[in-house]
Amino acid sequence: LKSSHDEPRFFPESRPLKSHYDVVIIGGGGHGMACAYYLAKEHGITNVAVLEQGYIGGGNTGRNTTIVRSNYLTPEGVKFYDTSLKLFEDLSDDFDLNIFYSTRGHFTLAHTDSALRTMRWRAEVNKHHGIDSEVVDRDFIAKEVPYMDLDCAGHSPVMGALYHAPGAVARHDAVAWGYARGAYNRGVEIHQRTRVTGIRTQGDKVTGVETDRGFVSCNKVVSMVAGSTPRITSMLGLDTPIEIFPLQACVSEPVKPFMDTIVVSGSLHVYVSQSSRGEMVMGASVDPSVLHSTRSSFDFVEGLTDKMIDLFPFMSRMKVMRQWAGMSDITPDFAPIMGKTPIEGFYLDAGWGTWGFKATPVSGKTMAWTLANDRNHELIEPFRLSRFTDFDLVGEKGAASVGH
Ligand code: PYC
Repeated sequence: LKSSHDEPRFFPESRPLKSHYDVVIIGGGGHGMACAYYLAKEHGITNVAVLEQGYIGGGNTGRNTTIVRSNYLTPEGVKFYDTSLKLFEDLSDDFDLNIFYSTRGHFTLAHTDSALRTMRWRAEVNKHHGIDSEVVDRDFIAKEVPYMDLDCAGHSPVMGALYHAPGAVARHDAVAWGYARGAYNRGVEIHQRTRVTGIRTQGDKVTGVETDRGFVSCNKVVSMVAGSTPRITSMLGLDTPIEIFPLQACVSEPVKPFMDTIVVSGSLHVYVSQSSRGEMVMGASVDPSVLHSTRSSFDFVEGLTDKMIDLFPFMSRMKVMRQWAGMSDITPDFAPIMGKTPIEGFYLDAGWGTWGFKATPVSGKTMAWTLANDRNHELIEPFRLSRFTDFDLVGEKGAASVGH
């Protein structure tokens, strides 16, 4: 391995595609890059091409609000996301690149009795699995988030919250580029601006992928493309229950650091944290209808700021600086779809809806293991595609940050 001083600052010009790879990864976001990294690092599999239609981390990896937490509702979810959180904590050292991982403490506010009941349910499941997570009262919240109006302008006073001390944020592009650099330095090829246009099969087995730069044969293909999942699975006639909804977010102008916690309101459907640059990073639930688009709207900012100002009245004087949207691949049970599929050699890492960034390390690691062993890793077995036909769902809606 080279030392970090020898690393190229940018990847070299794209080279021609080889005629054959052991593994083709479709999608050069965080998940695809993490999978390439762990394939090379932990399994010695380096004859790998990552094919990305745009640029590294330019899809949902670069469009989310970077929250990392493991206070889920189901034991399967808690174990999976907590493995991810622990991997995140060591990533800067692992990469020799600062990913600005910042542990903040994560509040999910409850404004109603029923919300408080769900928070208690989550806290009990979390504690049972060793996760630092508890229901806290108004006094605790007032002490930790003193600039918030707990009466919420009189509309829907905060009654309590689920507090998850390990909740964190990180720099999303550093995560994607850290994995990309680590994979590249171990021999993985990364082809940006390379669009997959078809997947070839013989019988029920994958034989290669068609791209806008020609055909490459391969033994295994894994789709890690978030909002583009239906476009890829339709190439194989593979049905999934995924539907695509836009998820919008925005940032304010930068201000002095004042907010060192993450605040989510599942009832008002908003979340906010302050980035290391001082911007308030804010989001809401997904848009109300299915749409394959990354267009952002004024409606979103209007609805979001209305709620945000109830909680943080001083924000009425802050300017919104940028807004954007991503495409969320939502499943009926709000859990991902991971692992082997009925098509031999074709693997899925999808259904990341609005919760994919926090899963980047564990998805990469468990998908790499699954590809290397041709068997679902035990942490992802509950998320297999066949759960929808086996009626064995992993209901995570109550933990999906805001109501979607
Ligand atoms: O799952 O923590 C989360 C989240 C934050 C914003 C959207 N989803």
